[in-house]
Amino acid sequence: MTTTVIDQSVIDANNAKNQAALEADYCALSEKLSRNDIDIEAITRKASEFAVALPSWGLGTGGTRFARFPGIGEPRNIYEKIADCAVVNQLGQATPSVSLHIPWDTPEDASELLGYTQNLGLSFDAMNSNTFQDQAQQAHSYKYGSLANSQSAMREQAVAHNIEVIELGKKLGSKALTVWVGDGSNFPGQQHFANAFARYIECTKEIYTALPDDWNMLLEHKIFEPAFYSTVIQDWGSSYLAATEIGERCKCLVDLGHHAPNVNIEMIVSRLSQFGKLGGFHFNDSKYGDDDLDSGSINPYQLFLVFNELVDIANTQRSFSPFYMLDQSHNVTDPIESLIYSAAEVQRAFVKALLVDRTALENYQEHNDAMMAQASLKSAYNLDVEPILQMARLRNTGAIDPIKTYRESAYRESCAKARPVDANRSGSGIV
Ligand code: RM4
Ligand code: MN
Ligand code: MN
Repeated sequence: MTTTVIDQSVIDANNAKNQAALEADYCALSEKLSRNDIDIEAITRKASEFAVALPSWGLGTGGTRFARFPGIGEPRNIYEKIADCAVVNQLGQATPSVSLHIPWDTPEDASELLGYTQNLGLSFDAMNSNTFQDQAQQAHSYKYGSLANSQSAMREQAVAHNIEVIELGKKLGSKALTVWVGDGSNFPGQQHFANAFARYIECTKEIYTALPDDWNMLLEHKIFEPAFYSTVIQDWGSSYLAATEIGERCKCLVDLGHHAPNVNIEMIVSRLSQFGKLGGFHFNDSKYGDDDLDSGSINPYQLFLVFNELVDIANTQRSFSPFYMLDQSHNVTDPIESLIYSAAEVQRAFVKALLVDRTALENYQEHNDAMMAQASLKSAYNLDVEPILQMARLRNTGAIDPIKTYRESAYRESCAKARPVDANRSGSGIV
């Protein structure tokens, strides 16, 4: 029996107010889709099954690059973060798992944390290691890098940390390790490109040997920051080369905010999957760089085009199942609201991509009909699929209008009382 955090009666009461309108909208959409031979029920079923993992680091108020402005009732430990994740999932019904960041979320007792999490109906997704920051009591500094550091002591420490994260993940039922490193350089000449890349590959190979047979290792690239001249795993090319060297279960993770401006991300998705190396996603949105804004808040069409590729690949590669995770961090919104919103936007992009008429598109491509090819994508994108998302939530005991329901539940206000502000907490940015 799953324990719920929000009283179900609050959800039911809000749903009762919205249900008649939803049914009318759903019926109208069903009729519209059936004119194109699309069965709305099949789409709603797929929408219900859609899942994207929550980032444990997305529950607190994130920092800007310069400062942190804490919100009320923020989670103070991993248990409170998990409780907040349960709220996101209870209302939105699209986020049944949590991706942990270690050592930020290291539990004292893994089995106790697992029990607590499962009791709330959640599980653990990919584990994230952190060698981009120094931790208290750490023997060696990562100031000049971790897995690609020129000094072996730092590399060994970083490898050992990743292996510890795998060991913890095994106890929590995770099936993947995500490795993102900040290694790189700030000045031309500071680092030998090839040697640094070779050291990275050697170390990740060592980590890979500790990976259980049913796990994946996900390499996450990022073009810049914290290194501003060169980054060791700066793009999908380096990520692909490293993943190919390391082994079959080592794949590439695409964070939507980690690319050069104007890069065609949906094409990267296609390239990596064509060669079996697309392992997962960090969904978020951005205007400039690694902004970590809510998914779909800046460029929802790009998100749709990414899912257009994913749906296309899933139609041909039966075993294709990348890890889907959100990666965002906020300063001006309630993180619970933003995560509910982002998950729904990702789900929306998926649903719209399911509605693309692929036979027609293929035909337009075949006959070089650029106008109709792009119009066929646009016509799926322009459909308002909100009734499908709402119905999927309603049928899964979630909220038709999750953000309004969340506000009505006064969860944040109750957290403000239960989680008093720590007078010594830091006001600096997390970077
Ligand atoms: C990085 C990257 C990683 C995330 C950290 C917090 O920029 O996106 O995925 O773990 O931020
Ligand atoms: Mn990321
Ligand atoms: Mn990032």
